[in-house]
Amino acid sequence: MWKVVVESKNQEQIRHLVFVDGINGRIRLHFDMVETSLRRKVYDNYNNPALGLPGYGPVRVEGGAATGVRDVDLAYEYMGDFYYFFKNNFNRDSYDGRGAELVATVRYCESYDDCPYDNDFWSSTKRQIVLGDGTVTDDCVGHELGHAVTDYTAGLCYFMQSGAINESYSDIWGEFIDLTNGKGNDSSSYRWYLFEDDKYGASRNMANPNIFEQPQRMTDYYYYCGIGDNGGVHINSGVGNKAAYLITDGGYFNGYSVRGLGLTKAAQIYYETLTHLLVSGSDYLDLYHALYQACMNLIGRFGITQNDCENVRYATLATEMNRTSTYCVYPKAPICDVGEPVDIFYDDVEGKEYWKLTPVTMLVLPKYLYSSEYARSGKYSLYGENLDVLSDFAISMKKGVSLPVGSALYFHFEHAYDFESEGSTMYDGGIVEYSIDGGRTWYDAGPMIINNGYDGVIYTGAGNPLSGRYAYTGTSFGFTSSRLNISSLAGRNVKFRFRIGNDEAYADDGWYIDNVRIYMCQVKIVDLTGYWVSVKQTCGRTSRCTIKGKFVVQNTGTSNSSAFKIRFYLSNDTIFSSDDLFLKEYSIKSLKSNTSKAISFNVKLTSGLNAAMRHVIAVVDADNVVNETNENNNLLPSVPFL
Ligand SMILES: [Ca+2]
Ligand SMILES: [Ca+2]
Ligand SMILES: [Ca+2]
Ligand SMILES: [Ca+2]
Ligand SMILES: [Zn+2]
Repeated sequence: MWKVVVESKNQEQIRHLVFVDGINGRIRLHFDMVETSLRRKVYDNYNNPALGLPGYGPVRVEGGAATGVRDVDLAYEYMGDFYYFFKNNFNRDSYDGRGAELVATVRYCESYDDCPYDNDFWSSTKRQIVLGDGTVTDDCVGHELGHAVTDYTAGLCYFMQSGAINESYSDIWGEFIDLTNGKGNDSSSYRWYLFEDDKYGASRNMANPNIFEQPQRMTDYYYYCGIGDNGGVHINSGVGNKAAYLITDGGYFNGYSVRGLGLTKAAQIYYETLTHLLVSGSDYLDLYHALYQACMNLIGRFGITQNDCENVRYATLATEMNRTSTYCVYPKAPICDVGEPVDIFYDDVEGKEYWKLTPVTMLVLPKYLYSSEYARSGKYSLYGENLDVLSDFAISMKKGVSLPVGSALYFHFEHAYDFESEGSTMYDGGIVEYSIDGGRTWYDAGPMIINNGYDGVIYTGAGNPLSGRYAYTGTSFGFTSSRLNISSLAGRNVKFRFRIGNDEAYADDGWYIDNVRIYMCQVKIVDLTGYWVSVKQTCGRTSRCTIKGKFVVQNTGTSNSSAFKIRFYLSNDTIFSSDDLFLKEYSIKSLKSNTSKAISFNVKLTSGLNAAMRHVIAVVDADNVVNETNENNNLLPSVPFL
C-alpha cells in the first residue's frame, strides 16, 4: 500500500491524501485533506452595557442552527460571506491567512448613555468585530473584518493618510462583498453606498464621496486637515474610494476617462497592493505607485492587461493621488537637485543595527528605540518617544561615516512627529545634531536643513532642556521628509543624532524616523563622439560598388552611457541633411566612461551608384536619447572616397 499526497503546485485548495494499492495500483482510500477553516462564533449582548467583550454566549457557533435573533443570524451569515470572498478570490484562509476564528458580538453597548450603540468596530486586541444593534449588514461586517485583513497584511497605521487608506480598504472589501454575495439590496441605485441596509441608513458613497462630505480627490474642498478622527481617516478615505469605484466601474472624472476593469480584476489588484506593496506608513502617493505596480505584477493573470494598468493609472491621476493635498502635510524633500544619488550610508532600519539610545543632559531613557506601528519601509522605523517626564535623550548613530570630498553631500530622512503642544505653545520637541569628533561634541544641524526644517520654538516655562530652541514641534500630519545640505562636512567623519527634549508632564505620540540616508549627488558626465579610421570603395568592372568603413565611437565622459544608436549615411558633402542616403544602423547597449568601440561595416551600393568624392557621415546617438555634456560633436563626416 502506497500513501500518496496529491497536491497542486499553484492551487492550495487541492490537497488529497490517497492510498494506492501497491499490487494492482487501485486507489483504496481517498481523503480530501483541505478542511475549510471557516469557524464562526457570535455573542449577543442584547444591548446590555454590563456584558463587555466578547459578552454573552456564544449564542451561535459554526454549524449551529439559526437563533431567530436577526442580528445574530446575519452576523453569522455575513462572516461566512467575508470568509468565502477572501477564500475564493485570493485563497486566503480567514483574515490572518491561517484560519483564524471569526468572532462577532452583536447588539453591543459601551455605556448606558450610548445605548443602543450606533457604531461598529474591529478590536485588534480582542480579535473580534463588535456591532451595534441593527447595524449588521454585509458591507459592514466586510468592512470591520477588512480592518483585520489590513492589520495582518500592510498594517496601515490608523492615522492621517495611511489611516484613510486603511478605512478605504475596508469600504472596498465591504462593498465588493456586498456586490457579490447576492444578498441585501443590490439594485444599481444602491451600488457603491455603504451601510444602506442598516437601520441608520447609508453613510458613505464610493462613486460620489461628496454626498457624505468626503473628498473625491486630493485638492477637494472636503479634504480634511486636522488631528480629529485620527487625522480624518473616515473623511479622506473618500479619495481612495473614488479611485476604487473608477477602477471597477470606470467613468469620466476630473479630466480623465477611465475604462472600468470590473470587480474581479479590481479586487485582485487591490489585494496584491495590500499584501505586497504597502507598508504601515504608506500614503496616497505610495498608493498611486502601488496600484499601478500591482496591476503590472498581475499582467497575464485574471485576464489583466497593460491597458487595464493604464486605466488604473488614469483613476489614480483623476483622484490626484500623485499630488499632495494643497495644505496639511509638508511636501516631501527632494533627493537631489541635480545629478543622481550615490549612497554613503543608507538605513531602512530593518536590520536594527546602526542606532542606540543615549542620554544627553538627563539620564531618563524611553523603553523603546524601534516601532513596528508606523514605518516607511519594511516593518520598522526608529521611534523617539514623547515621554511625559522631564527628559533629554537621543537616537544616535553608533558609528561615524566618512564623507568624501568633491560632490554635494546630503543627509535625508523620512519622519513623522507628534509632540505635546497646545495652540501655539510647543511643550516638547526634537532636533537633529551632528558630531565630527566621534560624539564628544554635538552641534545643532538646524542651519543645514534645506527642506522641512524646524517649525516651532520650545516653550521656556516648563523646564524642557531644549527650552527656547527651534525644533520639530507639534504635528507633521503624518510622514514627510527632511533634507540637510552637509557639503560643509566633506572630508570629516560624521555622526548624526535625533535628540528629543520633553517637559515635566503630558505627552503625544513622539517621533518616527525611517530611511535615513547620507549620500552625494553626482552629475552624470557622458559625452559621445567618435572618429574615422578608414573608408574605402571597390568597384568591379561590371558589378556594383562596395564601400567599407571603420569608425570608432567614444565616450569621453566620466560616467557610463545608457543605450544609444549610430546611423551611417552617404552624403555629397560633409553636412548632414535629410536627403543623405541611409546605409546602416548599429545599437550600442552601453559605453563605459573613457572607452571606445570600433565599428566596421560593409555596404553594397545600388547599381550605378558610385561613392567617389562623397563622404559617409556617422550620426552618434542618432535618436538623441543620451544626455551629453556636448551635443555638438555627434555628426562625424569621413574623408571623401577616392
Ligand atoms: Ca453597500
Ligand atoms: Ca523601515
Ligand atoms: Ca545626445
Ligand atoms: Ca556629444
Ligand atoms: Zn472602519
